[in-house]
Amino acid sequence: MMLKQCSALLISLQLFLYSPTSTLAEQAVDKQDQSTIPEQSGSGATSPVTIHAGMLLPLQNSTTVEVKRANTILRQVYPIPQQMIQSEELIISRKGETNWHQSQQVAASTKQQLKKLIDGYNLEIRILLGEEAQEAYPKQLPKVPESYVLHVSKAGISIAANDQTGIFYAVQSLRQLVRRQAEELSLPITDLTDWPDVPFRGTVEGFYGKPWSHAARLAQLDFYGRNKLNTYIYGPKDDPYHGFSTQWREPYPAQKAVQISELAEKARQNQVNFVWAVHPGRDIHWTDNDHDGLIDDFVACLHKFELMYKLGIRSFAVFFDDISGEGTDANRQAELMNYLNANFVRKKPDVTPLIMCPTQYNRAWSSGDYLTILGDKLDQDIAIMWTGNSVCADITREGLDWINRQIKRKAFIWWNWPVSDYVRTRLLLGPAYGLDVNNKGTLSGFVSNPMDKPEASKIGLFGVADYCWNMHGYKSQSSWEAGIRYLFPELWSEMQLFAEHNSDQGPNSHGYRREESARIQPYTQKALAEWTSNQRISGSVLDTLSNEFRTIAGAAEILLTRLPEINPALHEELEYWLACFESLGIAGEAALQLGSAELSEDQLFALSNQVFAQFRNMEHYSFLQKQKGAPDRWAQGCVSGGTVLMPFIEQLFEQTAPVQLPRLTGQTAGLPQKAAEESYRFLSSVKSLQSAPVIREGKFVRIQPMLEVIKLAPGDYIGIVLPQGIYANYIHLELENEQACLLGEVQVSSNGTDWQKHEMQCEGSELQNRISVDEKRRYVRFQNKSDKTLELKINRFKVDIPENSRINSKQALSDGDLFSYYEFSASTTEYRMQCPDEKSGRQVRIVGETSGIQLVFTDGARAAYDETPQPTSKNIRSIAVETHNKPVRIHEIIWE
Ligand code: LOG
Repeated sequence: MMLKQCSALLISLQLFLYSPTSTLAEQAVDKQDQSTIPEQSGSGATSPVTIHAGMLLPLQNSTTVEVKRANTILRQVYPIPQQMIQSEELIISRKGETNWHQSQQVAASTKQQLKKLIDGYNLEIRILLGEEAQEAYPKQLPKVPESYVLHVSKAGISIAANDQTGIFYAVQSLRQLVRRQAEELSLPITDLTDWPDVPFRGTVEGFYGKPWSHAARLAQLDFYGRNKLNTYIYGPKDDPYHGFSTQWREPYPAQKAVQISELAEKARQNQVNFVWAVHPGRDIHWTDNDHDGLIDDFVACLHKFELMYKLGIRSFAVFFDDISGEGTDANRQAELMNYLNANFVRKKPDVTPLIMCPTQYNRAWSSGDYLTILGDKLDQDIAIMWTGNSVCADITREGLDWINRQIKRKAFIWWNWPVSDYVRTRLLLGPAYGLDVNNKGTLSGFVSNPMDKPEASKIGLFGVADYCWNMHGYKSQSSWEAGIRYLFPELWSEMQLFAEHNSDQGPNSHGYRREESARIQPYTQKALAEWTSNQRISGSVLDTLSNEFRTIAGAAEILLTRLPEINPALHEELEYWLACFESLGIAGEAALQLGSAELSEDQLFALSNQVFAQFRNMEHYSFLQKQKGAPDRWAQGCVSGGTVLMPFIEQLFEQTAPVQLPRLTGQTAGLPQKAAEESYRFLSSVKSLQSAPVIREGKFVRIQPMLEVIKLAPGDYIGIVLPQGIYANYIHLELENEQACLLGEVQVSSNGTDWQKHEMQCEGSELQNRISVDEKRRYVRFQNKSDKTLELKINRFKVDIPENSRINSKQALSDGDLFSYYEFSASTTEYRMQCPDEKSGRQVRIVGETSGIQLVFTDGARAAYDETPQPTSKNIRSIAVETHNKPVRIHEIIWE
């Protein structure tokens, strides 16, 4: 009854204070309507926010405060608060004394931040902590950790919280309310009551590949503090002292140890729990060799924790993901965890509860009684991590209910987004979505596994912070837009465009996909459909798309020019993707023109060369990105707009060129379609693996590296299919299972039905051998021949093919197929091509790269192709290609 009355009062206040168009106002009304009450354990009954006149502080000097009545207020606070009301804007114009009233000692770093915001202005500020806070705001302040009340009135600012983190979070909200212009401080009259929906929120640096740098981690921790994320779990797969190797028992080298202490301190200042994780399971033995009654590796683990404690770590985790063999035993894992809990965690009052990542960490991989053993045996105060219904998946309420039943506790979510270690050519910069808003109360924590690009990952993490704080207030799209504005205030529109076209993983072994280019996709589809049906694209579609591609090229140029100064770390992460994005914009415009109006022959040449040149640039940037990633063994190139825009340009070009370009080659029939390069395929009897991509790079065809352990039941196989007419001449596998050679065999086939064993040279987990192209083998596979399920990782699955297969032969230069090409290697000093009809010509056209190409006249004189108007007055005898130490790619040479 009481609650209802409060709500009614607030709604009427709301209508009076806000413009009805404001989204935040709407959200606030929603909240009040529901009389939202925090649900976490221990929360007492709380009412919605009310303005208590009794709480106002006496005005120190009324002449310093000017009040402006605003129609729409709303200075947004992110993460979106649970309850917020704002009214007039206060302008505090005269500098003076700030009067501080505080009940207890506020953390020095928090106080410092607060001082930076408001000190020197003529303001009353009151900070209430713990019991005093509850006494002052008995109805408003929820009795849950990290909650706070922030109250801004003409009388001053009041902050009340149960704990230091609550005070810190109030300051982060205040930071977003305050505007400082010259000598003025302005902020809206605000009543804010806030608490998190998820108790532990943040990230797990848990990906494969180059770990984040020290500087990047420091910057992340500041970002987490500002966005009310309270957890950072340290677990990069490629830090051998974290584990996933034999070195997990060893202490960190001195310099690394100092850095870890610095990170722990930085985390404390930002109210972040720095959780250090060990990953012992790849090399763990459940044996007691020294006969002291304890498993030796239990003691080794405890010892490592003690070392980390000395470095300032107060939160710990143990990971068992992506392992096979001895370490996967659920009973032993539970014993180790409970041992650490009893002998370390519970003995140290300042250490927080343990977290574990199990071996079966997602539903698709769960089998037998592994999870229920953990659920039954693991101490109740140990959290269990979970990635959802598969490795990379949306986090649904149904999925959470399922796992919580198995493990008899609330799962601690490890969300594999925006991690990109399984799709390294892509960027995952889109909104954070696929998160059920009804998950509140069913999960103990939520951490996101980010990209190896810490700055770029902040786009996704901003959304994660927003979701975890207030699920019902979360709107993925508007949160994403707000995040981009917050992160890149000077370049937000360019970054938003870039992010919107770089968000999908592309086809991948986990089958997890994100939207990309959704705004423009209806137009690309329309353009292709129109072209197919009447070989022209209508004006409005053409305009929209041309405009998009022009804007893309412009935005990329701005980002490439300005980021080095404004955000050098981000530039370092993204430069080659941005360079590709610029080329994509230019290629897109040219491809559209090629498909549009009546074009002269010169225009046709210019446009098709432009498209090819940009494709070539993108390949080059991708090569540079791969080089930059080395020596990381996982390094790969880069793709921009890989899901919608790039395929659109390719398809449009492939469809328009056969209509437009025969005029160039003199052929009347349509040109052959682009060679079937895409038909390098993955082959497997295991359903969940069937979408894994296969990549051709020159003479190598390989399965895109898979990071996790795969399971092959007896008779199951994995392999590669080559396109028609392309045959294997070498097979090379590295399977990370010493027994691989004994338990399985490599087989080849010409038709995919009749298989023959191919003898391999075996060395441990490495299998390799030649195979003659004369055998015409298009199919290669590895099959489990044993009667047990084989667990292995595919570190390499590669088939070699002759280097010039299909694309790279000199016939390509005059085969009438503009997509086929020949690449003159960088070491070519000069290559001469005669005019074919023995005599000579007046004109030659080149599709491809033309710099470095010379015309050789019948009298022996030469002229640069690019600088000589054609037809020429003299007869051309031949052309000469000089590569000047840079490869030159030519698609077609046409004599007239
Ligand atoms: C790994 C993780 C990796 C992620 C995405 C977990 C628990 N472990 O398949 O290190 O970054 O998937 O590739 C994982 O997710 N294995």
